Amino acid sequence: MDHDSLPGAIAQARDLLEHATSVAVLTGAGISAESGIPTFRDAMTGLWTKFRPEDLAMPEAFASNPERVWRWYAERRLAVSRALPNAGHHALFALEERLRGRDIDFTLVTQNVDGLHHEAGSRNVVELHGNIRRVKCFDRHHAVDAWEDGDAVPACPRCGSLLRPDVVWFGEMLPRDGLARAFAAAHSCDVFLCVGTSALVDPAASLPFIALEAGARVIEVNPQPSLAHDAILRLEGAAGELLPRLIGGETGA
Ligand code: BV8
Repeated sequence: MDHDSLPGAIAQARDLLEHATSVAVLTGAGISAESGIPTFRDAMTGLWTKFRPEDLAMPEAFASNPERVWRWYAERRLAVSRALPNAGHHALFALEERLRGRDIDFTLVTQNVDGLHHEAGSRNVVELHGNIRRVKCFDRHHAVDAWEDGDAVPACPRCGSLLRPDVVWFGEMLPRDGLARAFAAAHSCDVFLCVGTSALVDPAASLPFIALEAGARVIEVNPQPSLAHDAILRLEGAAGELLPRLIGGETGA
């Protein structure tokens, strides 16, 4: 079979998933691109073009200008609230249901903070970088479910400290339990599906290579593949187009 061609690669990837005994998936911003959410590296549109995401998604940025950071997240939260899961999200839910029916382990690890995997029905989801729809206070991490959205950054009703999005900023530790589940899935899976990530952010970017070293087959779905290793099966294309073909059992070029 000509594995260099996309149909050949899809057929090979489908076969790997068909015979898998444990599957782990890592998604990045690319899987939400077809839901209208700009990827992380493309997010800086409009008035944000003079910033890099790394310059705003960090505690120091919030400490020095909380209003600016709060406003960036308020705009992103509004965009996320209007977005719907796309065919890529739905395909991963279908895969999880199919494997669940065969009592095969499935773990979906996402770097995304948009909550669209939950919206699509996925159940065993690890949100490594938190969720932009949730808000907590800066000092004590008190969860807050209602606040005044205005120019001033709201304060925590319990301790008075400023509110912030419940996401993991650069330089912050990832949720211990989620990270442990992600590493365990990468170590124990025999098929690792990596979708829509530039693999630039650690420790998430290490997961496909942990799986590879543990003997898993790694499949990457990305219009611009980012995982540099010869053993990785690359499906060059958009998640919303390729995942249904990979998981839905559709044939064709
Ligand atoms: C940590 C939440 C321990 C916020 C995010 C120096 C000091 C401190 C830390 C570090 C340091 N040097 C390195 C580090 C570690 C740092 C890091 O990795 N930095 C990078 C920039 C070098 N990591 C951390 O700080 C992490 N914490 O390590 O704690 C520690 C603590 C202190 C000191 C040292 C270590 C915390 C990282 C979490 C950061 N928070 N998000 C928010 O969203 O605002 S990360 C952010 O990037 C998003 O979550 C995003 O998902 C993630 C990764 O980006 P991608 O998802 O890959 O998105 P990207 O736009 O890059 O790429 C999109 C891809 O999709 C592309 O490949 C494209 O081709 C593809 N695509 C496009 N369209 C489609 C598609 N694919 C498929 N279909 C399509 N249609």
